[in-house]
Amino acid sequence: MGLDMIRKAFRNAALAAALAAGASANAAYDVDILPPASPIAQQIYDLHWAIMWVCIVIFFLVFGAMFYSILKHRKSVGAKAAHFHENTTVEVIWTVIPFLILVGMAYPATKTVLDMKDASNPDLTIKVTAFQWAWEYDYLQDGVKFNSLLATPRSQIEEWERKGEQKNPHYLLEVDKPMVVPAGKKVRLLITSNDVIHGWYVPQLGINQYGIPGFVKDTWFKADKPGLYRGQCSQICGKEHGYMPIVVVAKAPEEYAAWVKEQKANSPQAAAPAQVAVAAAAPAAAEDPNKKWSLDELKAAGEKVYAANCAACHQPTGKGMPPAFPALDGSKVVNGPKAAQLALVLGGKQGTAMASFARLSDSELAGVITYTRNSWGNKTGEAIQPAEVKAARK
Ligand code: HEC
Ligand SMILES: [Cu+2]
Repeated sequence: MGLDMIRKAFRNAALAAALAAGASANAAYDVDILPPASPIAQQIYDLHWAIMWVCIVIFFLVFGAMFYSILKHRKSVGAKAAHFHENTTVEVIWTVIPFLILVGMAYPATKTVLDMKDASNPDLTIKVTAFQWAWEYDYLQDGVKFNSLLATPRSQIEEWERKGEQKNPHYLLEVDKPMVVPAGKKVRLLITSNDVIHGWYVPQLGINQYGIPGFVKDTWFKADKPGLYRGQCSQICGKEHGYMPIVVVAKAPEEYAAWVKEQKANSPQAAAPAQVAVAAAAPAAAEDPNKKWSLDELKAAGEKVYAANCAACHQPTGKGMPPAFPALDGSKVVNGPKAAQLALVLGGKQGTAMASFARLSDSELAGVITYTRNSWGNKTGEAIQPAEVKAARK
């Protein structure tokens, strides 16, 4: 046993490491998080690396200083400890520098968090309802609604045929019907749950959002380019928690439109509220904005707008789903002054799922407000004209 043996062992270890490194380079092996595919995911990715570098630099500075001091000032070379108490300069330095570092990290992190929460002005909205154990996707504008379920066959999961059988590469991350979205468009998700807490998690899109029963959380993403992004439920939600994957397919906008058409053709019973709403709004667009509409005209147009934009939350019966979504039937706001109701629907209510509906046209808003004021048990007998809506917009 001697130095020679140790040297040999070291050389063999180094050789093995070099071989392993070579092999992994051939396999294009990277140690990194998944490549980002949305602006938020990009921000998260950049933050990840920026903060990692801060940590690496601090690591080497701190450990460098420590090992330097330990070696340089060890007793065996005759170091003598200095005896001093309290050094204001040193204390100020070691408070101010970490403070600046923390602020420097908190600033971009806060900015990203604020951007993540800004689900305003989406191009389309999809309501996501989690179930034990499936995801339901409800396209509020396009009138498409379906469940998305794990597609990996049970026989493969439980290896019924052969023990240790070869799994397919997307084992447990494949679904029967993916969420399809247009690439490059802002998609807002309204996420809730029907039973326990689930989590809608798609790392490449930068989303990890709880679905909580009785609450609706909103979040958003914009897929940079067409592609397929996988994720899964991120909250332990029961025994089948591992079996609720998520697949998002981003398509070019024309392909998305074709997909919507196809979905509707395949499910005739699915309502087509967007088409109806557009049809209702189309003549209005051509109309004189100062035209006085009759209450019945407004109500008829409003009924369609309501079905397309409000019924998902407030329900076709106007009874809502308290406590998450208040009833409009009998609501004080709906039966109160028109101006306050108009302001609420135009501006939305910050911090709740009640978003701004300013994107609807004047006649659509006039219609839907007149409809809610004169439907179910609400009998105000009052109409609100498109011109009033126009005046209320700032
Ligand atoms: C994504 C779910 C959602 C949609 C869609 C939605 N709302 Fe709401 N709405 C809410 C929630 C949640 C509240 C309660 C806000 C609060 O906490 O005060 C609310 C409150 C209201 C209220 C006040 C009710 C009251 O008594 O306080 C009115 C009026 C209203 N919404 C009208 C509409 C109209 C009109 C539409 C369609 C153009 C619509 N909402 C679409 C979720 C929704
Ligand atoms: Cu779940």
